[in-house]
Amino acid sequence: MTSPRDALDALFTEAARLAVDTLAQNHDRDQPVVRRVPPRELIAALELELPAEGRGLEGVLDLARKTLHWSVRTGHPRFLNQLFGGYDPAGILGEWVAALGNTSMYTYEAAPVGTVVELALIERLNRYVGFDQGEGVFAPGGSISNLMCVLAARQRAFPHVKHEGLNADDRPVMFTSCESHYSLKRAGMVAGIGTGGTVEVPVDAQGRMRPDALERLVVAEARRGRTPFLVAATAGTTVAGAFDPIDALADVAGRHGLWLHVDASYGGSALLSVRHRDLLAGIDRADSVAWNPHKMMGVPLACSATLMRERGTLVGTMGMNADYLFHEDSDQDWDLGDRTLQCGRRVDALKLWYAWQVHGDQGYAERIEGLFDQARRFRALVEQRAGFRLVREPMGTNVCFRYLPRAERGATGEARDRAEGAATLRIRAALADSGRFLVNYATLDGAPTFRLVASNPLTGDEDLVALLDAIEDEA
Ligand code: ABU
Repeated sequence: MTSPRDALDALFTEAARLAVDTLAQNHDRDQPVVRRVPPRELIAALELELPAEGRGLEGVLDLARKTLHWSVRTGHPRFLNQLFGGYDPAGILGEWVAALGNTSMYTYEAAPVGTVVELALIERLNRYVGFDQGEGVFAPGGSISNLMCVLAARQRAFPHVKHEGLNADDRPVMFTSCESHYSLKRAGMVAGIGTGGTVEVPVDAQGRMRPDALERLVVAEARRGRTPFLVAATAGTTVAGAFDPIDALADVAGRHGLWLHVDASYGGSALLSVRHRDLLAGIDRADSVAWNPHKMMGVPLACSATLMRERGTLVGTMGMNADYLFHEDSDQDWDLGDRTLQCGRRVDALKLWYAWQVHGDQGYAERIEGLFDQARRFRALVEQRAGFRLVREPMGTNVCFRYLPRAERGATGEARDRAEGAATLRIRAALADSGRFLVNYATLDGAPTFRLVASNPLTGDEDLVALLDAIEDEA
């Protein structure tokens, strides 16, 4: 009979081999980025039925192999589809260790290491933001961080809300750019102000929120009898990668006594680079910030910091003081559970801690600068090629572009937009079906547009050139 130790050894020795093989494949460009199959085919291939009687550990490695075979290779240099990409071995180890420890982040007692690591990392991130007396907590993603910040803003503007809820005459209204992430509007909906309580502010030609338009809208809403309480700026919009002018927006927020939140989920990591941190000038004037190390910093998903300028804000907003969990006679001051929307919470800090130890500030600065350079080089390639054009002047690591097939080169104006838009949809689907590239699209300035995200340091010029070649070939 196999001892428990031998059984574990057999499983995890083989699992470690699988991890090495899987990660090493990210260096092999002949591997497909994705094996696209319709959901029904995938369901059949995975044999999803659950057995009445357990099969034991026997088949579980095969399941893991199958899972990875059919998964998108987000570490592949030609995965250019989302705001994250690449892989970080130390970060992955952090995920494993978190699973091995299998605890929950609500109390110091249950998660002593996670607690002190999280606090140290929050302090470090706050230092980059410029929150000297700040606080924070990790959340399961940028959307939840944004939600927590909207709730904190609502709590400050309407202090009765925690106990009484909103009153009919509160009429809260918040402001964000028309190109900000949908989670902000959803946060408003969850916060009880309705999607109609979010006013979308127009943007300039690069996709940045216009401070003049913001001020006009704030004044107009106040005249209508609504109560402006929050401006949510974005550092790194999802599609165009635009950075709102935070300093100018902070001026407007300051003049009207509004909470300033910066959704820096995507672009916050630019703070790590001396070359690029000016894109976020003024972020130290914000009241709250969302920042996702799982994006540009390459830490495994999810790792999202929710940062507050003022200590005590989180407990003031979220705290429920459940005495069966947060005991008076314990290290209660160190318990993070009353600072979040969650009760059970994963130890997301470990992977960032390990990765930061490996890369250091310097390594991260180089990574971020490398990604910005990658986007700049791709922008130049787009400009140089006949038939390609930029739809927006990139500010960060997104490049939005379209291609006009040779046969339609005479088209101008709306006809050209239509032809480019149709080509975008057709070509990106063909590329994904072929497994060679995964690159996303969004409707921007009236038509579907390719959105390339520079997120993986492994992506080289050969990949960028190959993408443009492939688009021409598919067209
Ligand atoms: N949280 C926004 C991510 C969307 C994207 O990767 O395109």
